Amino acid sequence: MQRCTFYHYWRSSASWRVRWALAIKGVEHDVVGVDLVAGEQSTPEHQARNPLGRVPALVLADGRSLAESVAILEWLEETVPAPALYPEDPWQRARTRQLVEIVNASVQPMQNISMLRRLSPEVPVQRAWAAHYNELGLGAYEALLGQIAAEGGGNGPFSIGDRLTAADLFLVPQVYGARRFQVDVSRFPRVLAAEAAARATPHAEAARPENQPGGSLG
Ligand SMILES: N[C@@H](CCC(=O)N[C@@H](CS)C(=O)NCC(=O)O)C(=O)O
Repeated sequence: MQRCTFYHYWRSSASWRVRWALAIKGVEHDVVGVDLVAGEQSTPEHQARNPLGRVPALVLADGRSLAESVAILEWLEETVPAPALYPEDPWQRARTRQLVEIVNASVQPMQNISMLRRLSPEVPVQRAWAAHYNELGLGAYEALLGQIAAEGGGNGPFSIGDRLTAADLFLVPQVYGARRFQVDVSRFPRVLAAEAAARATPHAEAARPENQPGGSLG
């Protein structure tokens, strides 16, 4: 695979998913920060990488650029198949995608910086809104993990059975986000078990926001 450039923001959960997948798959890449607080995502340079003006974006050596973390992960999976991030079994793949979309479609968009600013200029209003959708989404994720176990899809410790999948790469950053919004995540024991298992895998810690240049837990 050709060398690529990864555009990200250190605390962006969508960037985190891709940063982690690039490391797992051993894809050689350069890293460029896009400062969301300073508004760099809205520059013409960045909009040429992603017309929606968001991170992450992956730019290939030949100049083509790809945005949307789900599209990037699936492209990585198809071009660098090992180690696999999607199960071989079609039903388990579908379950993986269902878990991915709970986070990607129903939780993260509701806490995105531009959405929160449009919702209200008041930070407490923004935080309550984001917390609500994190609770809702993680509650659904928890329930689905129970269904997956009941239908024989493996009893953890990961989201899907005994292997790290794309679902975990979406879950871990979302649990981090939920904690930031002071959601009581102890209500979601299956989620926490999957998070712990995923965090114990190689590359997990290096991908975390606090381990990026410019990152801190402050
Ligand atoms: N569905 C997109 C979400 C991308 C996204 O919302 N990124 C956020 C950071 S996590 C962003 O760039 N926000 C900047 C803004 O809203 O202006 C993906 O998975 O890549």
